Amino acid sequence: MTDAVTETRRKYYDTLAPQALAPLWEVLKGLVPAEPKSKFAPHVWQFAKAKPLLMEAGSLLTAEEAERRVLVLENPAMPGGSRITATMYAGYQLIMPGEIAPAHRHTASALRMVLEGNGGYTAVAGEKTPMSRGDFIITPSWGWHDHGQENQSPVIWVDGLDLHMVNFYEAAFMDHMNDKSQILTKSIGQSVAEYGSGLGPMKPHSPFGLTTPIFNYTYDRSRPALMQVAENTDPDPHLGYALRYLNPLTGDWAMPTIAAWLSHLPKGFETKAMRSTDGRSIVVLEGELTLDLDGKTFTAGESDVVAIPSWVWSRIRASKDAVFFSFSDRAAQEKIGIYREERQ
Ligand code: 1HN
Repeated sequence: MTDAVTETRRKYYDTLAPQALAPLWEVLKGLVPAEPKSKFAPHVWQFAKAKPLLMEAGSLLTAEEAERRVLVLENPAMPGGSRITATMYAGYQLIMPGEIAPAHRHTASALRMVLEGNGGYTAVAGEKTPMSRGDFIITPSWGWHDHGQENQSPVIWVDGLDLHMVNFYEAAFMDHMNDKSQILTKSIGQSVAEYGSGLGPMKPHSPFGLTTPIFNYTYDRSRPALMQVAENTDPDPHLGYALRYLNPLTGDWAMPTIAAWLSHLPKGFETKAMRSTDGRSIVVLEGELTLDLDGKTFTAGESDVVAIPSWVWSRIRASKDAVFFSFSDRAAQEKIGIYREERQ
């Protein structure tokens, strides 16, 4: 292009800007890339490094002061972004003995993967549920929730929220209760009895809209299910053994925006390479994983968290018999018809 042409165009562009107009041809390639290239980095957060810092926060401020005492898992490619992957927020949360994280509700949906339960609880929409290691607990969009610990040991879990999706749509609301704890109107385990026993109400409906009516998928039910499947079937070459958490009323993912599943790889098993458009986070519950993420090697042990951004090639090997929890924005991507994966 000659200088004269460049200059003519530049002058033309200058006339567009005051009218809030811009030439698409200058930005088209960046707006519509040939394939995803994540701005986020694959990364492992080691629980052994995070836990002492989390406990230090425990003596610096109360859960009530903090509202939620959490160390955010910040993707190192975007410090200050409060993101583990493009659309997801994640963090390690701590409740000390006797504390209450006060009741509130928000548009964003949240999940918890419990690391150290020890008698802590979460209350959701009038029902309390105890927290134990490996439990997958959901607080649905706009559901009241508070957390607490009546016993003598700290409670720690991993939070995952779809709040960046909600904020992208500029659709976020939040509300606080006057009381610290919500009034309980249901018995412990009532929602599992009503919806999670292969039975359901005569008129199927979820009190939580698009979200599953079961809000605690306890490890004492999910682990044996996964292990029994593993004993009697061949592993999927790309997934190993995996079961996903379902909404029993629809057969869809348990949450409308966040996909969640539980995997088992026997010691020595290595998955074949695959990549997918969802931003995925893994919480290791048992054993140890060696991950090859776009050619780089990472190791993740118990309670460590792994970020696998969109379209990163991954191969996962169990260096010890492993059980791990995954969550991603796949459920949302499927709903808008854009989810893709590729398997080698
Ligand atoms: C939240 O409500 C919790 O309820 C945890 O435990 C983390 C991060 C951002 C916004 C709301 C919780 C959160 C959060």
